[in-house]
Amino acid sequence: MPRKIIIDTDPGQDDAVAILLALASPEEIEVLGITAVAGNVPLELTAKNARIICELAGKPDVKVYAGCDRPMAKTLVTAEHVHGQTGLNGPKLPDPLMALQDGHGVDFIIDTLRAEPAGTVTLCPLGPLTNIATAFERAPDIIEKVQEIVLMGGAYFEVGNITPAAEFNIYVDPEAAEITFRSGVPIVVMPLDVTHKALVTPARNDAFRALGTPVGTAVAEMTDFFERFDKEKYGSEGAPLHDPCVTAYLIRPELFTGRHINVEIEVKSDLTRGMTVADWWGVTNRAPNAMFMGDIDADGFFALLTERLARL
Ligand SMILES: [Ca+2]
Repeated sequence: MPRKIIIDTDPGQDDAVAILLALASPEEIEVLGITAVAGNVPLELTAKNARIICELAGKPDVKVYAGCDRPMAKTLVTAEHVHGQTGLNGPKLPDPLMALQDGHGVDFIIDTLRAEPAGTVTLCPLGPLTNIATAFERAPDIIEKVQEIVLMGGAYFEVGNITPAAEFNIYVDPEAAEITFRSGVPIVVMPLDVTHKALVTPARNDAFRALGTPVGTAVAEMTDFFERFDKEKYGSEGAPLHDPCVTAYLIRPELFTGRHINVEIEVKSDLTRGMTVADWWGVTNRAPNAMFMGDIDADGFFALLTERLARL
């Protein structure tokens, strides 16, 4: 039985690859819907980009909803400096023909969790946690129905990428992250500690390009664009594919290793706002609330990605 998921996303080139991987893997993953959130770029663009990617995958029937257009408490911070003005800079992709679904993404999350049997729907947030936390606040009855949350966000050893202390997704909406991490739902976290090891080297990008399909070409062109930023900033070999770690985990969890630990979100400090305070070394008595990943079999991850993208 494939695992039923809702992808909550702010595409983003790496979100795009995460969505493609999910849509290419129907044996393991059933995408109930995609909810867009403001993050890398504003909501209007993330809601459009999600549909562009569904059409690129040849799946125009996927339900895409627009969710929250701003964080719960803060002013929106975006990341065009990384992803470009559209969020999907790199390939030339046509505007989507498929329509956005009527209704709000948060309502879709609530209605879906109420309609499906308890413990059968996994939430996969790939951006700021605004939609998830808003749904939990508005409809607390759905919290215990969530099977698991598998998310990209945070960092411990790599610390921050948008500030010295904070990773982008958590930084953009720390209040939402705090609600999510305190919800009691089982959480799997793909922090920068993992995603910075999922680097698209030239050989790995050549493998995408060599697929010779519209999807392979688009993914290669997306990472060509996206890698400039990280190469310059970190001196790394290529772009980190952050968000696909989430969907890869649903297919091949054994690619990842980590620790079940306590993770708290800093919401008060101006200096470290949005920091994921991860008790990796077990120095507190705070109860574990998250499986915080620390390592990835990167070769296995890219082999899986290339194999699956070839199906689209
Ligand atoms: Ca994202």
